[in-house]
Amino acid sequence: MNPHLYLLALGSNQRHPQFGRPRDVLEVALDLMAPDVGEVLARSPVITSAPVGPSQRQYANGAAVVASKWAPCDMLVALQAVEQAMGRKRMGQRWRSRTLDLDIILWSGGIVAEQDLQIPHPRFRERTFVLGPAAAIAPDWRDPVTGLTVKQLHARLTRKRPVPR
Ligand code: A4P
Ligand code: MG
Repeated sequence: MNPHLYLLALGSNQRHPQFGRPRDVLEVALDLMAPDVGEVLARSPVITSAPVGPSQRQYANGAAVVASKWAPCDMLVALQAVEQAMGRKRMGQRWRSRTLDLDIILWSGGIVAEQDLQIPHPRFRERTFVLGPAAAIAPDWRDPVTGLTVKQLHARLTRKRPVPR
């Protein structure tokens, strides 16, 4: 039984010597989830996005819905094991190039405010590279902080604003 549901964001902007291009890295990572991390119920199409932050390379980004037996802190540990299995080195500056980044965006249990784990992910509402893929697989999932759905958050971000006068 997998009582908890998670909405995950996946990112990669570095080739893996064995698994290949960033978009292939995301697919392999999802293939690695069962059975230890959880069961992948949905995976979004993978998009290419311009880097936010200091890294120069384009990212492949995607989202997945995973059913898991793990509560959030254990889920983070399980996801970090997948990141490491995919060759991520946890050193140097934050936001550097990486073979795989797995973030928990939302989970079925609401808000988590631990020192090293915040759910909803603190920056997901400003990121089209998270909300675009997420809206493709979990449009009706509600952000417990704003009360808005993933689809509404995505629309809010991509809506054209009038040019200021
Ligand atoms: N942490 C806290 N909350 C969470 C959560 N909800 N999910 C802590 C996952 N981790 C969470 O993360 C640092 C620490 O965040 C973890 O140890 C965990 O305790 P990390 O993965 O080691 O480092 P990071 O990914 O470099 O930092 P962070 O803050 O996760 O960065 P972001 O926000 O993920 O940004 N541009 C494009 N186009 N596409 C991208 O995917 N990603 C980033 C990284 C920057 N620019 C990007 C992309
Ligand atoms: Mg991360």
